[in-house]
Amino acid sequence: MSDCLFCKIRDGLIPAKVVYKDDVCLAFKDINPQAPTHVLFIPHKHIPTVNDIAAEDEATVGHLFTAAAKLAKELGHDANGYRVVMNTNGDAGQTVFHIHLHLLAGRSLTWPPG
Ligand code: DGP
Repeated sequence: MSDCLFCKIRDGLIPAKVVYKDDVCLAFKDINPQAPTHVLFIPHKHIPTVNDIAAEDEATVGHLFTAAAKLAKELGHDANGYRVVMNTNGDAGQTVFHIHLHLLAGRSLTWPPG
């Protein structure tokens, strides 16, 4: 059995507030939200980090962005704006090693991030 937290959420072994699901990805609310809207989009396929994205995964990773943009629009964040970000390894603060696209919205977001 996989020891990956997000694989367990994908498989329904750990509960999460799922907001979107299709054949390629699953989206659920972050347990420690950093903005009024903070949703994580994960591929069903286990890919540990951005470094591990293969050419064959390009459509899957692109799909995370289109799914996030669709949800952002449905939630009314498209006009005011939002951030999508994927942290990679230690310096970026990645803590779960199954790639996930953060969708952050609902407040003014500062740049650069800390
Ligand atoms: P990152 O630092 O990019 O690896 O972000 C991991 C995110 O995952 C972090 O914002 C908190 C979130 N997270 C960690 N454990 C859980 C969990 O069990 N459930 C949910 N919904 N989110 C989690």
